[in-house]
Amino acid sequence: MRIRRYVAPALDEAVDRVKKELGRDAIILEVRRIRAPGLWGWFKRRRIEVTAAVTQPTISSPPAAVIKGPPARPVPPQKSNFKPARLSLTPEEDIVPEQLRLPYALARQQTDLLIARGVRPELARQLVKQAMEALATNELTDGEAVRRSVSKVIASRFIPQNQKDCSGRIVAFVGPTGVGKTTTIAKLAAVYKLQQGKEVTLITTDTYRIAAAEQLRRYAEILHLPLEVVYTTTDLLTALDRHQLTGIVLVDTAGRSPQQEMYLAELRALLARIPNIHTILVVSATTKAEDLDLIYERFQVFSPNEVILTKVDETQSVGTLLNLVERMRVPVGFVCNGQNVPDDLMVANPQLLADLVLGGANYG
Ligand SMILES: Nc1nc2c(ncn2[C@@H]2O[C@H](COP(=O)(O)OP(=O)(O)O)[C@@H](O)[C@H]2O)c(=O)[nH]1
Ligand SMILES: [Mg+2]
Repeated sequence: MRIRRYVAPALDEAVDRVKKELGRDAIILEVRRIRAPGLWGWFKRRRIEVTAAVTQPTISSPPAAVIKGPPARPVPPQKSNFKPARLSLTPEEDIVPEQLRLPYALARQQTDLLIARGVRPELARQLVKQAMEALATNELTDGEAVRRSVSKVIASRFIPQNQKDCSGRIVAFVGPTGVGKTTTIAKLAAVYKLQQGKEVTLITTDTYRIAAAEQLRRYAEILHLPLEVVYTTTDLLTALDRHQLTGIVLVDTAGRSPQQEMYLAELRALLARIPNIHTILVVSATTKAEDLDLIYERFQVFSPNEVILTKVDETQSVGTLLNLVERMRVPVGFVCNGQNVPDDLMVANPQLLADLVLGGANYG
């Protein structure tokens, strides 16, 4: 029996070399991960060591030189059905050194949690890796320290919203149907008017449905705010001329489905006529990750300056927001957690958003 050791960066590579050098009858005796120096090095540059054996032929073939006859035709490569005995490695197996099992389990637990909450798997792994790398060696086995570190890394991915004062601004709310644009406008209008004493004007371009304008009109009446219903670009520009300099103008739009590109192009052309417009993309936390990707692609033409997340009270998977923000790179200004106007509105900050992603937010 011949026994050989092969060291390679990956198991496949090591096994390929075993096959090449010892043939397909080789037996894998042992597979080990070899540790690089330092505790964390194990995660960074691991090496796989495979010990393999092959039984030597009992009847030795004659030496090549004595074989007579026509030159041998090249032997076509044989399809290998080589299956090493212990390919299915899991870190819980005894190959993992004792002191690394807990850090590994904690890292995996956090990754699974993020994925379950809607974060893209690749992003989840990246965040947890960053969080683990930020810890001191003695903290790697401390579940609470690991959780705090993950939370901190997630918070760092959100851009803080520094500009809270909307005075003198025209703010347009875009986004798919039913996400809560009109409701959020009513909440913000109430806060600006009742709590901050600002002058607020409401404008709606949502003339596709009678009920849509009526919904905003009701809020305008309750809050004693002027409401302009505009049908054309000229209407909109005239309305803005009247109100722009006197306070905050909140512009509601029709939330056609993101599939309707014609409509979006129209709306974009309309909003593009307004200089310095602040555009907010309103998205619902209940949106599936794939649909959120589609919404991003369709609404990116508006170059939104900000995101508002609604309906966090209706879902556990707020992690999808992180996927969106990683692509958009704009702050999340507010979070809505219910239908009540104006109570169910929170000013967002990176830590609150991280808590929402991780499921630890306390918003009553
Ligand atoms: N649970 C929950 N419902 C909300 C929230 N925001 C809005 N809604 C509800 O979602 C529905 C659609 O809201 P609306 O403002 O008309 O959406 P729009 O089509 O985007 O203008 C309404 O029933 C709202 O009360 C929220 O944060 N949480
Ligand atoms: Mg609406």
